[in-house]
Amino acid sequence: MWVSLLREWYDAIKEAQNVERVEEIRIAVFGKKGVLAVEFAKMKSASDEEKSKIAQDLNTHKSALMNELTQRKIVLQTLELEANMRAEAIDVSMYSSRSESGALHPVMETMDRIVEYFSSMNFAVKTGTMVEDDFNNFEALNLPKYHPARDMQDTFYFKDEMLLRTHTSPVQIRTMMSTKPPIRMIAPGAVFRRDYDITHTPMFHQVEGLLVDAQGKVSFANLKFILEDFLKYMFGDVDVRFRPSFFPFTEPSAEVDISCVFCKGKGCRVCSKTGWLEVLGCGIVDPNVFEAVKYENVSGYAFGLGVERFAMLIHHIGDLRSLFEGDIKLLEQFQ
Ligand code: 2NL
Repeated sequence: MWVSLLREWYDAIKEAQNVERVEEIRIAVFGKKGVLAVEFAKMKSASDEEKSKIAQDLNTHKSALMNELTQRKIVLQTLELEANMRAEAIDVSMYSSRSESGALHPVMETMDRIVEYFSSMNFAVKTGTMVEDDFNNFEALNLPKYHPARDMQDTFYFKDEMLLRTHTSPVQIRTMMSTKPPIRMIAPGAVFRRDYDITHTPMFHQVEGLLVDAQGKVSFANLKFILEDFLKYMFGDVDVRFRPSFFPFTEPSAEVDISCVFCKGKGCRVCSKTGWLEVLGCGIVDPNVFEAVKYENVSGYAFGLGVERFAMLIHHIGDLRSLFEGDIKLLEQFQ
């Protein structure tokens, strides 16, 4: 009688479709009030002879059923795991409409535009090293030791008179020392100064230009023409003016202004009500510079500009430091 009763449970185990059902069966068969417990209890009323036979049979079925149950549980657990993995699988080849492309940083984009203009005018593009020596960065540029103008370009020093270049002029010095005139070049790159406020960062980018004529026939008029043309290329229809100024490496020297791009020259907060914005420095190369690089009977012009300042005026950015913070919200505006 109990054998047919137990047979049902073998079938039930085989038919169980999930782990929860297997657990139900386990309780129904092996639980305190389960089938086996009931059968063992009934055994008490049997004769001793019958008892040992029934006990033997029951125990055989007990371990057989437990074995079936465990096997079925493992099979169902494996099937469930596989089903879950299939359901949670990520299709890496699936198309996504949310794809974003990167873009050049506004400073590099501006630098490229500057380089593009001067390349079109046959200026060679030259680069050097950011760590320079005192001669290339200062001495050769008519900035002798203890000259007060060095204070304006205080920088970061290493041992043996090595330092982080304060301008890209050392590239021009190296070029003149290693090449005969004529020279027509620009030097774009990162430079370093001990400065930090709304208009200054300790690292910024410069483009400097140098033209040296072997016949000594370069004039301020040549310099004026190319810079006016360049500034109109960069800023569109602006007015350009030259103001006398001073640099140790040029004589005469000038600072160049454009009419304010914010108020069109009417006067506003950005141009301090003057209607003008200073954008470059330039001049005729000082004879002391040519002497330092052993150039004779030549003449030349030079200029220098800050790329971040150009980028700010082109993109109407208020604080120069925001160009260095890497804030994605700012950078996304220039895609
Ligand atoms: C500025 C002004 C300037 C130069 C840079 C230069 C280089 C050599 C010889 C002579 Cl090798 N001059 N460079 C000349 C005038 C101005 O930069 O305001 N830069 C941000």
